[in-house]
Amino acid sequence: MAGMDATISGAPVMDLDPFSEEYILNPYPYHAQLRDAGQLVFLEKWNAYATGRYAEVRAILEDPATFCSGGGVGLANFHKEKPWRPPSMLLETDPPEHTRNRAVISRALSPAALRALRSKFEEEAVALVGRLLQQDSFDAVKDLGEAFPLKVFADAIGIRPEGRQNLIPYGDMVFNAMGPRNALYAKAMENGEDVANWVWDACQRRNLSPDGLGIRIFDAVDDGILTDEEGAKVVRSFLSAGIDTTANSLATAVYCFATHPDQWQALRAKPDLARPAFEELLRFESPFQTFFRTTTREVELAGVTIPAEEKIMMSLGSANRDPRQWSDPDRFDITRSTIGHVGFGMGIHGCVGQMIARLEVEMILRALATQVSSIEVVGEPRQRLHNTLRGFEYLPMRLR
Ligand code: 4MI
Repeated sequence: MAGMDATISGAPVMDLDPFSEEYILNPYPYHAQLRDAGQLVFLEKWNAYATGRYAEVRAILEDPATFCSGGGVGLANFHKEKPWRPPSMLLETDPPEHTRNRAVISRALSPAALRALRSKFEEEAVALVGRLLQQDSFDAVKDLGEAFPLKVFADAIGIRPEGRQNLIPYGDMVFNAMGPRNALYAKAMENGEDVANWVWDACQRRNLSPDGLGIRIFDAVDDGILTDEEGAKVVRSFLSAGIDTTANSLATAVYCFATHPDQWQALRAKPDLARPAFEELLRFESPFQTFFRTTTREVELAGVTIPAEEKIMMSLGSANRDPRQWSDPDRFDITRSTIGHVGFGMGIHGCVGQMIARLEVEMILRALATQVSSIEVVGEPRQRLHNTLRGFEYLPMRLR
């Protein structure tokens, strides 16, 4: 590791590249290098600080005044570089704007609103698993991971059916854009303008169904809290965050159960493990791998003095397997305690849609546990090469 003895403001300098193909395909040995190099390191290739340690990730997530989101949560610093799209009103803002917007979206996602979705999600999950059981084999990425949220989540928000497929490339744009402007970014942006235009149009009040969650955001417009354009932008957050993340989680879930037969048997024996199993999946194969923050001032962290306006990468995937926090972290165990995992983030920006995500994955895992005896991988899976998300591009499977 060239340059490991040099330091930048006291942080070891590493030539590790979290956006290289080798790292993306198998991040785990690199996570160990990142954690073992120190509490905080400097990534020379990207001019950014980084941590893969659980304690430091938590410390950063829990101090949003020092480690802000308004500078963007990817590698780019929005205070210096123009963002690829108008920034999110939730993800890429700080208090007090963030607090106001988060209250609006939280209201739409009330426990009562979520309870109303449960039976619909259950019905669709049972039907989908039933259809997949009829097929000799299927692609768990398209036919399960993408198909389910494109149906139930988009229905729940109240998005019209025509053109929903655009939400898949849109997710690819949103999450690849959190990395560097590399080939993965360029590829994701190929049809970017058409896709982003479709999404923006789908977010407008006139295009939202009167009984979905999306239209509830416009209650805040009627109350004079948001403008019409801001309302559409908050709805855009649902569509940015809610499809691709869950899609990767679902495909990864079936892969993990196919490759860990003991865990699959445990789930079959006790379908109530569906919810804890999802938490363990989030810990074990965090679908959302990395987040950045920007320092608002000079700050000391882990003995390192970081100047203002610096980017810091938090490897959530690494924190979720930090042996300083977890015992036997590389073991997939759906009965372990996963309390404190950072797969949904933590603190004021912790995933606001996590209860919907849980509902979706729970319903699929329950349907599998009760209708299926065996899950097999029946061909060569292809992993997804992606700047931020961990998952598959193609995953041929068979259910019996
Ligand atoms: C980390 S998932 C995510 C959350 C929010 C947004 C996008 C992605 C957004 O656009 O607000």
